[in-house]
Amino acid sequence: MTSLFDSHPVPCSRERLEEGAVLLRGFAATEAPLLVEEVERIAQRAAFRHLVTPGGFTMSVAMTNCGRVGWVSDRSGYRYDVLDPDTGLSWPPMPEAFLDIASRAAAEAGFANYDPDACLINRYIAGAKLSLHQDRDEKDASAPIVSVSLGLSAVFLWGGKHRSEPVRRLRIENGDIAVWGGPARFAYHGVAPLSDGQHVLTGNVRINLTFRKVF
Ligand code: MD3
Ligand code: FE
Repeated sequence: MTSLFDSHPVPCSRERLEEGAVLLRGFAATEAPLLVEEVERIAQRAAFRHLVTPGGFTMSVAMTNCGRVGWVSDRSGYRYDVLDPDTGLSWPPMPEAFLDIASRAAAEAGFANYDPDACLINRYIAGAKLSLHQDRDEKDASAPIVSVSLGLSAVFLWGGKHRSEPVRRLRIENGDIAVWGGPARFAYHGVAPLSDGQHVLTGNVRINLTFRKVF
């Protein structure tokens, strides 16, 4: 939050989306350049790749991971794996700056002592999208999902607990953080096809960090 003592105060606001879900606009604006640098470092060891869904479709979003486990998908299904299937190596460790921003955002949303063990990193170019889905591969459903947006803005699609419920659209920009926990944890959600654009930090892409407590 903005403080009189900050030398470069960055505006930040808190919006309650529903029970358990909070949007912190601008929360990571100051840290964004460092977070993007860390993503570039992670991608040197675990390159962005387009995963294949169990149904045989190649995802338009490119993904990589850091942390103890990473989310992967192939023809046999979705899973969390301690090894990067592309290299056979463990995933890069979660940078201190990632843990710091994720736990501070979670605390701001009412979730103390957040200790994520996985961070899925999504990279979108123009036209890339994420279809409506639920995140339910994680064992610890009491822990929230923390989502940090970097670079180009996007539109979150955000529905209810059933696919049939109406979908709300939410514009998300660089530095915005959403925390989804409690009753909101299993809401259907997705990302609308990214529009063309340029951002000073990331060029023609949007990057999203989603922190999860898997075990
Ligand atoms: C969670 N990624 O990787 S979460 C994912 O922008 C994913 O790349 C989004 O969904 C992205 O699984 C960021 C956005 C989001 C929106 C609504 C939710 C996550 C939510 C509602 C409930 C739980
Ligand atoms: Fe998701």
